[in-house]
Amino acid sequence: MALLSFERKYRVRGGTLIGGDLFDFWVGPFYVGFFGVTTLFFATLGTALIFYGAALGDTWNPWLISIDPPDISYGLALAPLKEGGLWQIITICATGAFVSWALREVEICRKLGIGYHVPIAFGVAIFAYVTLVIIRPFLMGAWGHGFPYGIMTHLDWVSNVGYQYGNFHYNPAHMVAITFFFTTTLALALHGGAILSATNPGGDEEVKTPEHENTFFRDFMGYSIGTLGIHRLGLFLALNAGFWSAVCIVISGPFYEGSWIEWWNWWRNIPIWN
Ligand code: 07D
Ligand code: 07D
Ligand code: U10
Repeated sequence: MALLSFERKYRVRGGTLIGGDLFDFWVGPFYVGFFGVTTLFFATLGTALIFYGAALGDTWNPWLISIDPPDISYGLALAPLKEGGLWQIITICATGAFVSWALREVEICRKLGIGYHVPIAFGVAIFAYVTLVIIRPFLMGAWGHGFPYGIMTHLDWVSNVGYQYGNFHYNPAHMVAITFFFTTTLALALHGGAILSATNPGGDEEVKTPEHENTFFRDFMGYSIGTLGIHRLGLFLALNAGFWSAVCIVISGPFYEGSWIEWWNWWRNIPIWN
């Protein structure tokens, strides 16, 4: 079925989580829904506040604009607008927009009668962001531990926090997260390559079947995970990359304050090789 005729068939009312029929319509290619409206509200307000914060600052250079969190001395209190209060409201807007976006995905899944895999996956990214700007600062007792909203300044934050704990490369959960990120790209490269090689072989070759894909991997490394399996594995790898990222940052500060380099001393002291 062509895309447009399929859309006509599925573009019917129902499946909304909230608001009934109220926002159950499309604008051009976009489904709106209650959560489309809340996304637009939070995103517009948050973006306007970023522009307001930029106007208060001393540069319009996009790389240098920065909306900074409050000073640590404000603890978990609300700060004045110009001293981090903007960052606090923008954080609420960003979280509101991301969660609305995920719920809008859920409504679209319900309309189509498909699983919730995509919104769950986005939920893991939201979880990593919320860990950085809400959960960890809350556990450490000050919103000032969140990262600043600026292209270069957020890199400064990552670098500073990375060396504040010795060297983040030695953080064991950071190692697990990085390994999942690397494995995700390896899996996508193998999968993208396998599909293209079979379905778009070039020249006058006929399009091949999943049996060809299976056989390639069996001949090559003795095992094929299968056509459904590779997608399950891809989702598993990618979600773990985000999840272990959240773990690696939330343990740094709230649960371990020292240097990650020294944390490994227990390993050197194991009797077998000590
Ligand atoms: C390709 C999908 C499209 C999304 C894009 C990003 C904005 C920001 C706002 C100036 C893969 C749109 C950008 C809306 C403009 C203002 C106020 C997704 C794709 C194109 N980072 N980070 C980038 C964000 C964190 C880190 C680039 C966001 C953590 C490092 C972009 C968040 C840590 C590097 C960006 C966030 C961290 C970057 C490219 C939120 C650990 C780079 C992103 C909300 C995760 C790279 C100059 C990209 C770079 C980069 C956005 C959080 C580390 C500006 C929105 C605090 C080390 N980050 N980041 O392609 O070039 O993502 O930086 O959590 O080297 Mg970052
Ligand atoms: C947080 C993004 C969420 C985004 C959302 C959506 C919009 C809309 C609109 C485009 C999590 C935003 C959408 C705004 C845009 C339109 C239309 C994703 C998030 C919800 N590190 N490190 C990580 C590596 C070092 C340090 C994670 C590698 C150094 C710190 C990952 C290396 C030191 C932190 C990772 C390396 C250091 C991290 C990031 C190599 C610095 C974190 C991925 C090869 C000196 C962060 C939760 C992530 C983290 C993190 C990788 C090196 C410090 C595993 C490969 C040694 C302080 N590092 N790192 O989390 O865990 O994505 O955050 O050297 O806080 Mg690291
Ligand atoms: C995959 C796949 C697969 C495919 C695929 C894909 C994964 C099986 C079959 C998909 C993959 C690709 C296409 C590859 C490229 C993708 C990436 C690299 C990922 C990154 C993507 C991007 C960078 C693009 C991001 C772009 C986005 C998100 C679009 C931006 C959209 C908007 C800003 C509009 C959002 C819409 C909303 C919020 C709802 C609808 C609203 C409107 C249309 C506006 C009108 C609003 C109203 C009428 C409501 C009124 C609003 C009110 C009252 C609020 C007002 C508030 C105020 C404050 C004023 O596996 O194979 O192929 O293709």
